[in-house]
Amino acid sequence: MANEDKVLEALLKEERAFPPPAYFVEEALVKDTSLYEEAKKDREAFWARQAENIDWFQKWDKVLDTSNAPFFKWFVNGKLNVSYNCIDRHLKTWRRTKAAIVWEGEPGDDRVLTYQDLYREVTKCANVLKELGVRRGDRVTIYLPMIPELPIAMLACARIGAPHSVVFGGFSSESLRDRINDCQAKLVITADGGWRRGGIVPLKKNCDDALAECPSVEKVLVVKRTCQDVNIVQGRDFWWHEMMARAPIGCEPEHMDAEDMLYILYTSGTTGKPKGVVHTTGGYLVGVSATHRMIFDIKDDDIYWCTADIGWVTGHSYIVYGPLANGCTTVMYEGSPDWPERDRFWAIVEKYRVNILYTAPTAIRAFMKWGTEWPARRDLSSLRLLGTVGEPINPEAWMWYYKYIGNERCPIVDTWWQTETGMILISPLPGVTTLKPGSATIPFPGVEAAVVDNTGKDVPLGSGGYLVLKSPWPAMLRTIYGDPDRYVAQYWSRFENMYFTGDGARWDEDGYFWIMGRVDDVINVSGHRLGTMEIESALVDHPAVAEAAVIGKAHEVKGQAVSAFVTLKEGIQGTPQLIEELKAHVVRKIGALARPEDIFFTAELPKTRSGKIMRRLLRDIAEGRVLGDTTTLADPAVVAKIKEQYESQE
Ligand code: 6R9
Repeated sequence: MANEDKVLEALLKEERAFPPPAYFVEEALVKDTSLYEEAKKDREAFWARQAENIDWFQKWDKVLDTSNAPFFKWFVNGKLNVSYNCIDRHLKTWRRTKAAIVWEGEPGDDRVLTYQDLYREVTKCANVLKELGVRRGDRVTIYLPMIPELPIAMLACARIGAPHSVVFGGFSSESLRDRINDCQAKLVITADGGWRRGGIVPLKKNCDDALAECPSVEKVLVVKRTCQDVNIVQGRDFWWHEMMARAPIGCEPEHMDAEDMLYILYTSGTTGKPKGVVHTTGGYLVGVSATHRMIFDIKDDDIYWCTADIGWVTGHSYIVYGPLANGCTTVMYEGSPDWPERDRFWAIVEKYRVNILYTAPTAIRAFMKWGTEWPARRDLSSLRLLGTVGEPINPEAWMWYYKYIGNERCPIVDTWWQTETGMILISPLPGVTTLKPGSATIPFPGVEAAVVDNTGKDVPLGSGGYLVLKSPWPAMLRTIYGDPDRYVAQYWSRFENMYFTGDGARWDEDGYFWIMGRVDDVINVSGHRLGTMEIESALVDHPAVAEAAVIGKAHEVKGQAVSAFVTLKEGIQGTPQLIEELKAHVVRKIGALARPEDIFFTAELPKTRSGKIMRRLLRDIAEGRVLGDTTTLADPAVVAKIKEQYESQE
């Protein structure tokens, strides 16, 4: 039995079950299964009811338009503004003075913005954007650290109807350049730098390098954060604080159509080129606010903290848009969990009395490795609910989180979703669902997920296959920016009338979903999605490299680590220095998140007769498994030789 299957066997034998604790049910927003039944009876009516929680300038005519599937439309002809929903409507209530964003910088500085403060900052920023020539429909690229100016800039874009494209601060200048060019951004918002483990991430410098090859960009708005000297190009670059000081407060929100684009977010796929996932206004806001409220059981006195970076979809939906639409207090932290010490997260929970904590399995595994003394030092008694996202959580990590962070008192919501889905689709409701460690449990009301075989037929309960979605949901992506054909090919062609997630899954006898990870050429390193082809192209770009194959190799903390098999050009020696040089090259091309953990030089790569590299076999080698089926190989001897060399080097 292959290793993965053994792990799976163990998972499916996982018999521990945790019904919602009585104290939690008593206070829970959702206490029974009636929502599931309501949604099953009439899915569209269920979503329409959720949409009532949003303020519309004009109500929709039709909940769902399927006439041009898979280009679905939600809340047809509805008019609204996301920034209005996240800010203005709360000003009419006592929430005007409630903390909207509680922010902590890595060096220990902090800032609290009430909803009134957020209104002031966002409307001023919207006026700055207009002054810099941004109009409704123009794209704005945002390349900022985790500072309050990041959500302020996003909301300002939403206010004037300019779609934003947030690029994670860990991406290199080349990655930034490609993302700017793909969406033809007119303005870039960046900072001098961001803090990371006491060092400065040189964002402005990266931005300058990128802009040498970005003809669409007219102006750059620069936030001062780290205060080192940076290059300022006269006429192109403008300081945020100078522009904001002059800008008036107050800016009418644009009346946007429900289907107008809210943002583009780039994510890795199966090709070398990241794709721009397009999210729109109405359905997205309905989806993220409903899931945020019910899955995290949001009450008005909660202090909610999602530890993701806003550069990823989790931050978009569950730090910014979902929580603010719900009038919640959302915590933001700029830096690393081990700075200055390994108890930083727990210090933040203690300091702000965080009630709800949403983090990633990779972080939990790192905490496990660091030991229980770090959380034990701090008062975590404010916590009442925990969440995870980004990758499958192994039952040991789940149990550790449950015991040492939640003190066996807090339910854990394991939430499955994707950049493309925009909102959580499979997750427990903490006052209703019995939890099983390692399972994301069941689809959210109004979501139709299934596990199917090769032909698209449901597999029987108790077995595995491909995870699909059988009907549209409001926050779904609408297309790939500039490439509708790729949208259809990537998601709607593998199975008829179903959205293909790219994940493998099983459902157990109770109908619980157990997500097994990607079945395509996407790997998941510390919860970050990377395309193997992207990293291969970066390696092949180096003059010494002839060919490269990249796989995700099982890793204790990261889930998967990047492992590369490289063949060098004739006459070039594979030295340890070259390994370091190639790693640095990948970091330069993509960013530190893609740095290979190990690079192995080989004379040849295993290929099929049609010339396709068989990464599956390389993964068997790297993870020390018996080789899978090798009959389709052009030359089976190649793989045997690589295996022998690899094992002698380990
Ligand atoms: C939100 C986000 C999506 C991929 C997805 C799957 C994996 C996410 C998961 C999970 C098991 C969970 N994934 N959540 N796997 N259990 N709770 O992470 O989006 O970066 O696009 O990644 O992450 O493989 O397909 P994204």
